[in-house]
Amino acid sequence: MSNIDLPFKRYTITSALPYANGPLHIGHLAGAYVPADIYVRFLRLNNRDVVYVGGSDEHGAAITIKAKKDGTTPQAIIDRYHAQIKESFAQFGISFDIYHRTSERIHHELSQEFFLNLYEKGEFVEQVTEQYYDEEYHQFLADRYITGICPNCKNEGAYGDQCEKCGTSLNPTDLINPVSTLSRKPPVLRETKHWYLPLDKYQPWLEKWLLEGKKDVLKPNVYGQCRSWLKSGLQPRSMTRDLDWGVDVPLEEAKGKKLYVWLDAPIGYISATKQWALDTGNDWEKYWKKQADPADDSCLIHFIGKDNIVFHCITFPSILHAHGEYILPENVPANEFLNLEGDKLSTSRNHAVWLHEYLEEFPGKQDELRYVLTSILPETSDSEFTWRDFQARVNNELVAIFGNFINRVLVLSHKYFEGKVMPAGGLTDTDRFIFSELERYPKHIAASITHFRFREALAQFMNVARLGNKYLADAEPWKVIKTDEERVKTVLNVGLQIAANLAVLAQPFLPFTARKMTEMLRLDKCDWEQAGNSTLLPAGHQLGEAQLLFEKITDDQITAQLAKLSTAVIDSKEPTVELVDAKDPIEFEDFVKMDIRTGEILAAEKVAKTKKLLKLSIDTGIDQRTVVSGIAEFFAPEEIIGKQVAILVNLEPRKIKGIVSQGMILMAEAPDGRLEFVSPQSAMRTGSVIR
Ligand code: B3M
Ligand code: ZN
Repeated sequence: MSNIDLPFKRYTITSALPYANGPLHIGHLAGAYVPADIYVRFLRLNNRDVVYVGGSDEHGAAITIKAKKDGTTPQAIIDRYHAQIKESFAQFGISFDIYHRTSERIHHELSQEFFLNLYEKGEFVEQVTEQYYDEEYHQFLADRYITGICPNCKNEGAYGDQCEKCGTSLNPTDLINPVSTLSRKPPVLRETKHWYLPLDKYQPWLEKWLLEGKKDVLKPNVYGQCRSWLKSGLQPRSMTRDLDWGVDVPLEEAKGKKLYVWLDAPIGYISATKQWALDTGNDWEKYWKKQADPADDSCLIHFIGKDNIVFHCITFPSILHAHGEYILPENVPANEFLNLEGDKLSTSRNHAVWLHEYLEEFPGKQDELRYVLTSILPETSDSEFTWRDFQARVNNELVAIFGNFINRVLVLSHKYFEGKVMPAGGLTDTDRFIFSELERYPKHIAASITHFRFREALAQFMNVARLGNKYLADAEPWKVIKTDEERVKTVLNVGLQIAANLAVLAQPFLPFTARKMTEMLRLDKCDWEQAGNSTLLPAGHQLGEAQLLFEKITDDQITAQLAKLSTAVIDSKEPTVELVDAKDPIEFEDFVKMDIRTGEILAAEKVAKTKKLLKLSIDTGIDQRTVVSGIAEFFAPEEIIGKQVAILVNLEPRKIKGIVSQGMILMAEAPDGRLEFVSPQSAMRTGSVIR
């Protein structure tokens, strides 16, 4: 344990609180949760006192805008997504000690306590200023209620509080050509009073604490962002908002105003810890407050994505510092962004791999996704998830190397020695080399983890599996058994020691697999301390049944995922295109002249020398007829056979490309030109009248 770089007695680990306004996707996992979970599991394996807290961020415009969009209440939105998010984290083994929510009373009270503490110290600058106001919606426009051009990078979709492209934190009045996201109109200015956190006043302190004190600690991407903000000079930032959803500002004269979501959200880490302590009989202050002897202070680490750096490195530490009783973050290992199939992950465009869908489509394969995401974590720059790469990593690494090795060593042990560990006899140089490697790797993996280099840690872990796989392939016990059983005993002993080490080392990365392995090997001591030991499984030890750890991902599974992504992107493009205007009114008598029925497509083929036309044979219930339809760009002939459609049967026959077309199929046309059949929600008898 002495060679492990964990100098603190106690650890307070947080992962960003996701907004409860939508489901989780792989970008969330890769940003702030998988890395934190690996770190936390590693700490626990090393018997450190650790609390790992998370929860849903249930305030701010992210929630109210979603509620408005869905025509429901903020409460309904947060209840729905909090439950779903919590479940997804549990399913993926993100091992929070508590997954809390900021709508809880304990959180509101603690946030108000923080505000009042700073207020009573006279920290806030009170200012009446002109703020943007939407006259149509009778609302002040802060944060995500207002967009415009970023003054820094000229990104057109910057929000009133932040440009997500360059990360700069903004005030609405900084935006160029601001527009209300409610009415889509330019806002007007109105006077209102707010309470500002004087970040400019804290600037010298921040420079010392952060730029000088954390130069060698922070990741370069984090340090660089902080330095550039401090260089451009910090401005006071309003900690209150004119909104009707959030934590009430605890001042009589601020009735109706709420705390800024980025004031209350990070306090959510503390209120979550408080709740956890209440539930488990712990003392929350040990994890958050400065101790009498600074050597007893907890080590606070925030795992986040890069768009949250400013709030965790500048705003929240300033609040903690101004309060005075709290510890400050030791490190903020922020990740960059994960892209998907060559494009940004996007909730609004539905360009994402949603965790709840993955769980349904790849049941029991949580570790596979954890593995692939860890292999490609955007630790130093943006990275990319592709389904082909997912398949390749699972099949070529987890199945072919790791799983194959574990399976072989267990199956052979059962086959030759009834599942018993045999003593290792005369060791060869290779055997000794293996043991020295087993001793060496855990230290390297530990060093990588403690330095937040999780990709590197996982790569080294896989090297141990490679070592095992190669050892067995070279030793060929299935051949040697015919001539030298003693040697096979040793080979399998060595192989099993590698497997046992892998079971210990896998725990931070692949918790479900590690659990299976410890069962298979009947390994009961799994602390990190055990890693490196080449007698983890003593001679005579009885092994459990061999079970397969991983199975191959098929081409069909990948094709299905890719198809799903491309339709999702088309679907989501619709709202951006203008809809056509309404036509002139018609008489009811004109409408009833149309004889529209349900029909069934019996056959379909392309019309020669055309791009757009399909020749369809349709059963209309009254007859069978031919219709020429301009849908060839959207449907392959074979995929529409058997489909129920709506057909206008009394349209004057027309000759198209030499074919007499008797009727017309009704299609819904999306603003981007894409077509879809119009048909009853459930199958109807062919020939049913539509009116
Ligand atoms: N709710 C997540 C985001 O910016 C935000 C994090 C809060 S952490 C205290 O997507
Ligand atoms: Zn920008």
